[in-house]
Amino acid sequence: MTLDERLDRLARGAGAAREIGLEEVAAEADVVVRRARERAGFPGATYVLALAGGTGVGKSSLLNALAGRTVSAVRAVRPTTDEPIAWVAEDRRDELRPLMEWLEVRHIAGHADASLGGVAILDLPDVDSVRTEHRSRVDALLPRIDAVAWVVDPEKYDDERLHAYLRSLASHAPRMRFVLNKADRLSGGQREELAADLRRRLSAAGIESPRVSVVSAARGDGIDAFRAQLASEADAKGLVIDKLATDARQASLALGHAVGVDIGATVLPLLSPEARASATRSAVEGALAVMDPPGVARQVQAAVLARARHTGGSLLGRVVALLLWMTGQQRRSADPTGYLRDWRRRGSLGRAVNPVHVALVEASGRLPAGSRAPILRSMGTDETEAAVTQALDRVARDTTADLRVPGSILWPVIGAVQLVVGAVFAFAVAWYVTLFVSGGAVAVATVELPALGPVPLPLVLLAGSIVVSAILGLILSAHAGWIGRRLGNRLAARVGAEVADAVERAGMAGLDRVEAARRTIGGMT
Ligand SMILES: Nc1nc2c(ncn2[C@@H]2O[C@H](COP(=O)(O)OP(=O)(O)OP(=O)(O)O)[C@@H](O)[C@H]2O)c(=O)[nH]1
Ligand SMILES: [Mg+2]
Repeated sequence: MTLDERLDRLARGAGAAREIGLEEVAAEADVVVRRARERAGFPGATYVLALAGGTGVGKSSLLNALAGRTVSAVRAVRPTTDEPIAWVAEDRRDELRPLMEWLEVRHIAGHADASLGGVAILDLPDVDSVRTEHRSRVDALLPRIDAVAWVVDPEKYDDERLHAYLRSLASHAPRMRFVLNKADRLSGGQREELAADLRRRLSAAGIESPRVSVVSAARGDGIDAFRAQLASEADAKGLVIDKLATDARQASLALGHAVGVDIGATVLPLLSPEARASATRSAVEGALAVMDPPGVARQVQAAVLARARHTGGSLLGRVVALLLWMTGQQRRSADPTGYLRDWRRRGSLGRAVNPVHVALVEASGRLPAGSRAPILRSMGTDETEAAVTQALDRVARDTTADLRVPGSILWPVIGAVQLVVGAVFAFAVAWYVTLFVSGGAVAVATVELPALGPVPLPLVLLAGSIVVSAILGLILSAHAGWIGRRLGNRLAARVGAEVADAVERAGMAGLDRVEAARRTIGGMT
């Protein structure tokens, strides 16, 4: 993959991280992208090597020794070097000027050493003096530098600050060198010993097979060998590209870490499809408990019955209907529209919304602690309740529109039959009254019934009219119940579809954005 492609991917990864609330790590990645594009845009094949280290270790002296003249002042007062000084091949000075301006290096000295044409050497201020601005200056400059020679002396080779730097820069180890200066103060054995100890410590800091030079800037020992090593870096451009690619890679890893994915590996979802489906199911159940389709079905049944009684009711049924209407009972128990409209009174939406919240919180639990809060915020969990509320209002409205309590052509027929039955009943009652008044003087016809034998006709008419009326009442009631249940089922199906849709759209949309961002970041490689 070319550097450009790598940087484009990193920029996309940073955009994805920003969209899910990870502003800080996204901004850091953007800085890397911008810095790398700027660095790669400078012409020429020269890499920048900085001499870095604590005050007084001999960075300036080392540069002077390489130059064979005083390029950077060396004094007894500490710290000495306040501003970075560049030492570049004279014939590349003009070409390097924009790069030096970018590095904010104002002092440039030239040399005619052809073997060091491919490297611009910077003498930096110290990283450990009382002058804190030196440190911040170096901190700001180091990320823009292509390679570093860390200079230590027998006193400071073990400096903790240096090692802290090294640990953070371990990924750049291939572009780091180490110079143990002031070797003139050491015996041959001590040199070996210190150099070996330094190597050991560097390995411990994560720098495999470190390149260590032992020199004396004052006496010139090891300087030619060090110069030869610098000159042997054949591919300056390659070194720069490698450095920038490493920066990009590190920034990708940081993005990956922030969203809990390994770059290049398969990205496992934060919420399994099963857990997601189960959260949606629970949300629907919670919404159904509030919407109460069986309750609505009962209301519909009562309303249908009330209406049916007007046209198809028995005498008794009509009396009951009148009583219910007068006591207001009908308005309470046979008012499906009102019952639907007032769904909010039947409980909070917590039961519908909480399962979604719980699932999202559980999903975010798979993220590193530092990213949880901003990512959860970006998921917009608060929108779920509003979306479910809207969905239920819509369902209530649509269902109300369906609620025209249906009439049936059967009802007038049943009504007519009921009237006839009522008349038969009244006739039978009158007959009995007549019998009673006549004191048994009127002969009564009998009907031969199986198993019962002869039964008086008025009794047959009386009982028959009651039974037929009751059967007709039952048929009406069953019909009304069927209508109520059909509407209740339709309502339940609507609640199921609409709430599941609201949960997917509002509740899970944020999670989907997060998952998409994680896939983008995980695919950066
Ligand atoms: N004995 C000995 N002294 C050295 C050597 N190199 C440098 N010095 C002395 O160490 C002191 C510091 O040298 P500098 O080159 O100014 O050190 P520096 O790392 O540039 O220091 P700052 O600019 O303050 O960060 C000076 O007094 C040098 O003379 C060396 O190889 N041997
Ligand atoms: Mg100096």
